[in-house]
Amino acid sequence: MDMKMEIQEWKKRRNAVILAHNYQLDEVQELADFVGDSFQLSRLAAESTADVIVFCGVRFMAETAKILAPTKLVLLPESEAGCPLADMIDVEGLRELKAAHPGVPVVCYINSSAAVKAESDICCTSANAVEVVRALAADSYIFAPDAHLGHFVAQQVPDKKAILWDGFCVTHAKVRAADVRQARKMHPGAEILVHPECHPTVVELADFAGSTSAILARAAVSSAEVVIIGTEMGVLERLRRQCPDKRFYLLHPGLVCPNMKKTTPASVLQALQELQESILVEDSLAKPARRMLDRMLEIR
Ligand code: CIZ
Repeated sequence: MDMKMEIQEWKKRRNAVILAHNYQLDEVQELADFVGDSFQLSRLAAESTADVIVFCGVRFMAETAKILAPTKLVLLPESEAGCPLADMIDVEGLRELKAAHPGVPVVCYINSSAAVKAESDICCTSANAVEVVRALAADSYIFAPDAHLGHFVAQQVPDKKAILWDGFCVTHAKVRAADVRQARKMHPGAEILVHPECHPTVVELADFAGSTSAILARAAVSSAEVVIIGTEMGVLERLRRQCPDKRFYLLHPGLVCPNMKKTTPASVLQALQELQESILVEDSLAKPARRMLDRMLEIR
């Protein structure tokens, strides 16, 4: 039997749903029930009626799904799929920063561990970070762990003071302002769409900055024939299928997240067969982390 069919059979047998992040390999996106960003996938996990959620993404995403759907079995097919950005912050460091700014709320990017979420007041994703910060009652806030996204948000919400944790996405940080200038020279008239995890100098020179879902939506309505993408290459194939009349290029050849590329159809099949790795989040973390996720979901 071919692997795709085998996965479908096991999916039925397990009453499972397969969620895949926009950065996953094309062949993994193809076999998923839903493909999206972490915000969309978190919501789907929370609302799903399946018994098993196979999360094709990285650890913090599967952990978030488990927190939102605690009665379900949440499987991460590749145990080693982590996130260097999420690893750039730990609970002790965040506690020290909070102690230096007593009473200041912590807005924590979804790219963080359950333990760091549990220490924070409200979650955000790149799709809703600006709305989350705007909705804060406080006039200052700690933003962790992505300083590039934090800088982007601070520019959109100038009436609040941002205290930024100094983390960054190692993949998006590869793009330099010079890459944008070079792309403009090579493709005059092209539209350049970047992720706010890119360095602020890159965001400043681009035509648009937004989450992967915002980039997908913007590319679909762009009047440019050539669109240049400054985010992980997983969105490219989808864009090419979605808009066959346009040409898409990657702003930098290094926009490939090695962790996101670990999951393969074979590892999805194995996860369904062996029910591994089943994600567990201890109650003492899951409860406060759930509260900060719920606060985000109430906003948007
Ligand atoms: O929010 C996400 O899923 C990430 C990590 C990026 C994006 O913009 O989709």
